[in-house]
Amino acid sequence: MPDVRQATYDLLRSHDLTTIFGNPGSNELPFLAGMPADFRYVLGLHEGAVLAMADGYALARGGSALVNLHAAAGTGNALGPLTNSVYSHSPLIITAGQQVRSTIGQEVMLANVDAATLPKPLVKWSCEPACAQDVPRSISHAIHIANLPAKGPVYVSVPYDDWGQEAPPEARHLLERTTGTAGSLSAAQLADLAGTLDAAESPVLVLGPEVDAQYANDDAVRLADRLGAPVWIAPSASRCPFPTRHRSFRGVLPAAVQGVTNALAGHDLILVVGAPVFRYHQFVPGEYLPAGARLIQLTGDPGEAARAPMGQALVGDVKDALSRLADAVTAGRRPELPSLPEHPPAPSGGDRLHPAELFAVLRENAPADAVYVKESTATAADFWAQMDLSRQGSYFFPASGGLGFGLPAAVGAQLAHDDRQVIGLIGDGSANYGITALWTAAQYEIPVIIVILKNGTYGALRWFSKVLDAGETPGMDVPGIDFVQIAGGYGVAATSVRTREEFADALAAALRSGKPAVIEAETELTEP
Ligand code: TPP
Repeated sequence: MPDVRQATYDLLRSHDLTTIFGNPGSNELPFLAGMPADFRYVLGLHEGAVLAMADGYALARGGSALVNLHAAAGTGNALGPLTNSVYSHSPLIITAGQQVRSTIGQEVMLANVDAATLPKPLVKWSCEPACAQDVPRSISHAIHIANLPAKGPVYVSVPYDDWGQEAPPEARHLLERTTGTAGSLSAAQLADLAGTLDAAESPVLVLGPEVDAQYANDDAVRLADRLGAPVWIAPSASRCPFPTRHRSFRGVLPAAVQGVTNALAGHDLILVVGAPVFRYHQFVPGEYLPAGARLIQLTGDPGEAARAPMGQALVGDVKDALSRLADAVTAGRRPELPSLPEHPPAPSGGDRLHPAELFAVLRENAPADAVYVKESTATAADFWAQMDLSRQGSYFFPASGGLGFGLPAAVGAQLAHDDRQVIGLIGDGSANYGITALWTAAQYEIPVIIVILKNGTYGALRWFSKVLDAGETPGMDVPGIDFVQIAGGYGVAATSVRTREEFADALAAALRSGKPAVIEAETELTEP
């Protein structure tokens, strides 16, 4: 009869969860001691980096990732980055080691008191199995619920004396279980929606991260083409659901009530697909909708549908909806939109690179299918104006706005991608929250390229202090950080650049090297 540990490893293997992102402690050792040879353990030096690496891996591979944390302290360190996994709908299976069952109540060292409550309300589901025999079923439960819509992270705490106990014979059934969803638009709903789109004078599409997560970008293009409609990315974009050089592409909507309304003025029908309505950031009160406009939202997340302050919502599979809608609407009712103008010229920085120049160099020199993980917050406008993103899964940004995602997520995404170069675009403020992931990149020879945009300040906060009329506040600048030395200390080759030519050379060298690389780029301060 297999023990609980073996039954669990068999279960994890059956779900293709054979990579464990972790940082171990005493409570986890009995589980890890039995790790089979076909599993790999990816060590991160801080649990924030561990979680964000796993998130990047999950996002890039379009599936789950397994995380193993140390009791309450390790869980606590991971909670910041976990906020991003919630809003990126990452089905992370987070396990944490617990003290011996019979001693938890005494609050012995490293007991995770009330473990299942600790990661709430961030996780979608959380438990500590009632007994050792229920550990495999609980982990199966976690995997299935994480992957059912709306996807999200889950947490299971396991007392370490459970692993050696005998597993119940029924655990074998878990290996064959599958769960799925059958929810899609009914024929009547489809006809109604297609009719509404056909009848609209001036429809507009607003696409969100779920479109890219479902690999439905091509379906969105087909719908936009047939409608002859412009396309915006929903505010606070964490993924890129539409090719940025397509004639319909209009950019990312601003993350403010009145800003969205101004951008969408003149449209009578706003179809939002795969996004919350809306994820605003700066509070600029105003009208929620342009005059005369009707909003319809398609989402796979009942929570997103329910909490929207306006519009009608339909909950179901967005890829299926986009694909069937593209077939159902009448093509050619509106004139073809004109092609987009050329990229704006990138202003030349003085003795520092302008971020627009840096992005132009990437557009011209990086592989066309490169994956960008971005956590440089003051450079959004230049990024979207300069880049040419045309493939699925080309862009990831922290979905909750919590810094500490970008650098480790880039490492995790590269681990998932043998086939695509991953490039992290990380601010000099942001880099510090997950910097230890450089060590993992070096040790596991993960050939990610990390570009650190060093403007010496928390740029986005400088801009926000103007929005809030907050004047000069403390804690805004981050001078005196030498990322070349830091990267070298973690074993990653690094170089510092100030000009367009130097950056192009450093990028070419990093691409050629096939090794992890850091490029510290001295950049000008810009506004998002
Ligand atoms: N702490 C966390 C965990 N998340 C946050 N979003 C913040 C603090 C607040 N914050 C938002 S943007 C920002 C900070 C500190 C500045 C980031 O600076 P940097 O990475 O240098 O990028 P820049 O804005 O200069 O492009």
